[in-house]
Order: sequence, then structure tokens, then C-alpha cells
Amino acid sequence: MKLNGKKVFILGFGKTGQSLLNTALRLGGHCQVADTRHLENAATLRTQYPEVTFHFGALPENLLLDSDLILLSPGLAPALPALQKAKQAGITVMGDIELFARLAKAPIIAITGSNGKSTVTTLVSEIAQKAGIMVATGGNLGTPALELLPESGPEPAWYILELSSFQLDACTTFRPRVAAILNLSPDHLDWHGDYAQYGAAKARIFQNMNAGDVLVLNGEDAFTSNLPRQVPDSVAIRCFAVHDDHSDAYVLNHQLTLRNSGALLAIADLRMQGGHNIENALAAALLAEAAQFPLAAIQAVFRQFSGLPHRLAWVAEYQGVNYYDDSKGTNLGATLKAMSGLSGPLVMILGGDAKGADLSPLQQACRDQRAAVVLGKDAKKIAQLLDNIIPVDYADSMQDAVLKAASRAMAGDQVLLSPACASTDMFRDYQDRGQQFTAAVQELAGGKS
Ligand code: UMA
Ligand code: ADP
Repeated sequence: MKLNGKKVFILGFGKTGQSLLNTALRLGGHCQVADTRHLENAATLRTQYPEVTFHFGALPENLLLDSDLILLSPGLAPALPALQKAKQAGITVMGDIELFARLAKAPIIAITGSNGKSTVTTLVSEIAQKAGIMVATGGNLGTPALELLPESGPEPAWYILELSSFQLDACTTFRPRVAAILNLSPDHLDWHGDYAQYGAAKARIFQNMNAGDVLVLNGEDAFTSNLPRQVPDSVAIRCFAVHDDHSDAYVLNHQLTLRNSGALLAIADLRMQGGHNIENALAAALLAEAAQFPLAAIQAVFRQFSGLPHRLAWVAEYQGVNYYDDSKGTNLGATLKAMSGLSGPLVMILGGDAKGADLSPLQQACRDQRAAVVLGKDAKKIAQLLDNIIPVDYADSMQDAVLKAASRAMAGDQVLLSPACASTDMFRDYQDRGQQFTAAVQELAGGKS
């Protein structure tokens, strides 16, 4: 693919925008960049990329309409009026994953779903590496997909990509050879408009899959278990379902089991904790099997991998109360799973940006819990839901939230940070939120953890 002399407009200049610009320049495009923020490093950027025009603030609609190709960062919703006009004018609009798909030659394993993507992506990547197979892993997980393409030298045997609904929404020809949709629960509804469109974006992962490709689906999830009728007939579907021994991956006699290979590992030997991680392990095993990664590598990784940080991670015990960091619980589905994974009355730390979600199922889930501490943009919305159910305190910082949670907790309780919300209204990202929680808990516990 060449962009020689083409007028390319890059929208959004975060991690993805940077990778889009570098790639478009390499392909010979004449590039302009627009970002609605006023970036602090604007002057440096202009020196670093003298051939590129940068626009900060309102999107320059006229210039956009004069371009040949628009390359879109995932955070920008396609409903933006300027983008709608560009599409109507026949200008091609492409996301980073679509551009990546047109440039990459090696096959792709792609993982999406509302929750568990990063865990499953990391598991599959670790399995390949354990088996000595060269892979490049990224996407929504952190390293933008385009940065995985080698500037010179051979491509890896496989690319392993975690994909968000935003990224899939901007795909047209992208075809993974192996893919998974892990589950669906409400998230990013402010961006997509409604739940149906959010699900439709996820389903785009298989729109171009074909003969020889394998799609892994969750047989026990309301959305994914209904997808097979939409999947092209030529695609092999593999379902995981913890409780169904007619599926392709399930639990039987306390063993993770694959239909094609039999018992894989005792649940007790799976290092990751929590029922949701049994689902994640089954999904990863089916993906690894589809890519023909060896069983021994799957077993070894399942025994060793303890989970990613900020996913239901134990932080400390203080005065008989255990503190858990699930800062990556950024939507309702994740928080409900995290809550069901812990026993004992919980003191919940909730709140942030709910992204337009209806969080009312928290009422039922909090009924037998000790208390809640709420913070961030949607604190009031959550407090109103829970006010008549459990005691609710407002906090104005993470340190304040931890102190208030500690004063509500009784010996034997657990304090769980699983906010059901995005973090960026108060924190740099979910890692920053989790680190602030951990620091506050460790300070409370006097450095003991
Ligand atoms: N911007 C605008 N106008 C807008 C919105 C954003 O100009 O209307 C600009 C911002 O000012 C900023 C830039 O766009 O300068 C940010 O771009 P972006 O929001 O597309 O984010 P990136 O930095 O490119 O990071 C993205 C993913 N972020 C989102 O999809 C929001 C990262 O996932 C991903 O790791 C990275 O690409 C590499 O692929 C983060 C995420 O929160 C972890 N993802 C969501 C999730 O997991 O729930 C989908
Ligand atoms: P994602 O990348 O999709 O956000 P992660 O693997 O980072 O998923 O996990 C994020 C959070 O989602 C975890 O902290 C946990 O609370 C929850 N979670 C993980 N796996 C699952 C699953 N299979 N089903 C439901 N919730 C899950």
C-alpha cells in the first residue's frame, strides 16, 4: 500500500495518532494532524515533524473535506459532524486496525469482548512465547498495532491483538485468522449511541472471516451465544462454556477440559483467581489450540501466570480487612464479576465516568454489602442508586476514599476498588487510579502489605 502524494488527515494525536502519522509518512502521504486538545508539546511536535501541519482546538472542517484519506484515532466517535460530512463527500475514513490489516502479512489472532480482553490476549501471547513462537502483541492493550509492524526484517509468526469496539467500528476489510468475542455487557454507550450498536461493532470482528478461520465464542453469554447464525458458514466456531460438557472447552470434575484433547489442568493448579478467570483460561486455551500452539505451553502458562495488575489484585490486610485493587473494572459487567469473586461483606469504592451506562444492577449486588464510597463525575448518580440500600460516603480523592472505606469496614470484610466507571475524569488512567489506591492502602497499613 502506498500513499504517495495523497492528502492524509490524522484525527486525534494520542498513542494511536502518533502511530498513524509515522505510518502515513512512511507510506509517502502528505500529512496534517488535528486534535481537539491543545497539546502541551505542540512546539516540540512542530520541530519533530516539520513537514506536517498540526491543528489544535476545533476540527478544521474545510481542510478535512479537502483530504483524500482520514485516519481516525479510536477515541473519536464517528458521529462527529465533520466526519459525517467527510464520509458523505466520499472520503475514505479508516481506523488504525484497518490500516494495519492492509499492511500486515502475518496472520492475526484478535480478541474482543467487554471484559477479559487484556487477560486473554496476554495469556495467548505468553503461551506462544513459552513455545518459542515469535509473536507481536498489542492493540488496545497498549502498544498501537501499527507499531508492531517491523521496519525491516521478518514479520512475527502471528500478531496477537486486543481490539476495542471503537477500533472494530472503523474496520472494513480486516480479517483475523483466529478471533474471540469473550462476552458483552453495557460499556461505551455514550460513544456508540446504544447497546445494539456497541454489539454490532464487536461483531465486525468476524465480518471478513472465511474458510480455515476459527472464531471462539462464549456459549454462556447472552450476546455471544446468539452470534453463530450471523457468522459466515465457512468459519469454524469453537465455544467455551464452563458448565456445558458438550461445548469445546468446559470444566468437568474440577478440570479445565478441551473436547479435542481431554483434561488440561486442575482448577486448583490455575494460578489466576476468580470464576471469570476460568472463563478467560478456557477462551485462551481454545485460541491457542486454533493457532496450533502446543498443549504443554498452555498448561505451563496456566500454572505460572498470576494475572495482570489492577485486576482483582490483593493489596494488603489491615485490621482484619483485605483490600483489593480492581481499578480495571471500568464497566458494570466487570464490577459485578469482581464482586461475585470475593466473599464476605464488601465495602465498595465506586465511581468515575460511567460512560452513559445504567448502573442500577448495582442496587441488587450491593444489598448485602457493608457500605459504598463514591467519587468522580458520576458519584452522585451512584449514591442516589445506593442511598436506601447501604451507607454511602462521598470522597474527593482516592486517599479520602480509602480512609472512608476503612472507617466503614469491620474485621472479616473486604474493601474492593472496582469502580464500574472509566478513570480519566480524576486520574491519568486506570493504572494511575490503581496505584493511588495501593499507595493509600499501604500508607494506612503503615507500609505493611
Ligand atoms: N481526541 C480528540 N477529539 C476527541 C477525542 C479525542 O482530538 O473527540 C484526542 C485527544 O485529545 C487525545 C487523543 O485524541 O490527544 C487520544 O486518542 P484516543 O482517545 O484515540 O486514545 P489513544 O491515546 O490513541 O489510545 C488508544 C486507546 N484509547 C481509546 O480507545 C480511548 C487505548 O486504549 C489503546 O491502548 C491505544 O489506543 C493503543 O491502541 C485505552 C482505552 O481506554 C486503554 N480503551 C478503551 C477500553 O479499553 O475500554 C476502549
Ligand atoms: P479488558 O481488557 O476487557 O478490560 P481485563 O482482562 O483487563 O479486561 O479485565 C478487566 C476487568 O474485567 C477485571 O478487573 C475483572 O474485574 C473483569 N473481568 C476480567 N475477565 C472477565 C470476564 N471473563 N468476564 C467478566 N469480567 C471479567
